Amino acid sequence: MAQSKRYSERASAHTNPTAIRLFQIMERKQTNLSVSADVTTKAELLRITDAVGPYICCLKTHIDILSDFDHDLIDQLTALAKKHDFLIFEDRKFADIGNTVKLQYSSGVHKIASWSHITNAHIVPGEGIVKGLAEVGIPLQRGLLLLAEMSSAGSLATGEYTLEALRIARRNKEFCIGFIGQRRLEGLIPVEEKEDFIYMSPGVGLTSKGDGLGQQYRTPREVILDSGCDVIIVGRGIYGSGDTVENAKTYQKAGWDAYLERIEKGRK
Ligand code: S5P
Repeated sequence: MAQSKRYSERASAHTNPTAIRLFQIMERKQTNLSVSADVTTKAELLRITDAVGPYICCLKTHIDILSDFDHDLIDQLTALAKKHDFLIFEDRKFADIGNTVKLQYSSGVHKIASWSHITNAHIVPGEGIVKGLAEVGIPLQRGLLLLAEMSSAGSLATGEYTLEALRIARRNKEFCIGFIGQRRLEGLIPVEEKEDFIYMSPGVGLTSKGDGLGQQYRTPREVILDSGCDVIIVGRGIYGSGDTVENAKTYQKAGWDAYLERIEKGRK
């Protein structure tokens, strides 16, 4: 099972270039932390990114919440990704028919596919959404995550819906590198030993349990060790209060310690 293997081992066995790069960065920097910088100005986003850059494997953006978006921002984010060695994940949550998402991914103001290594999609429309995004993403060697579950209270992504995300990903392995979810799903449906999906999990906080708007938090240990996910996505737990850099270091250590414990447990 992928869960008991080191990220480096998984990098060597993978076929998607983005998944390989992500695993390599994680091992090289000893981090399974992705910071979600949900701020509304370019200056703030760049400041947070430069500060947390050394401690993350991936920066998660919501590019459409920026009031002063421009392409210089993309140039600067790309430069920071090179400087600090991390990937960029635009959390766009595509949710339309294949033809529409293809245009939303490649065109418009943000031209997401041109700079974002990873993006994600809901499976509400059915498999066509993946086919549409893949037409743009595969030639650019991008990776897609499917939303299999959500962290928020009352989420409708449960049961059969969640399993369908796994089935769709298995049929589109060249592009679907994994999931946004709360736990590993491979135990629920038999998959082949060589299939390896990356699980990125949001709703992570060490002190808070929720935000009053439905968000629910678990600790890095619960996410990585108990639920078998690979990457912790942390937003307000890092930039919300206190020292951003110290918070990032704390989450990096908590996530990495849980991963080492998981590998150790897998050996026994
Ligand atoms: O189920 C989900 C999926 C996502 S991608 N729950 C989430 O919270 N997210 C995103 O993770 C959400 O859009 C936000 O950008 C981030 C969580 O932020 P935090 O401040 O609550 O840590």
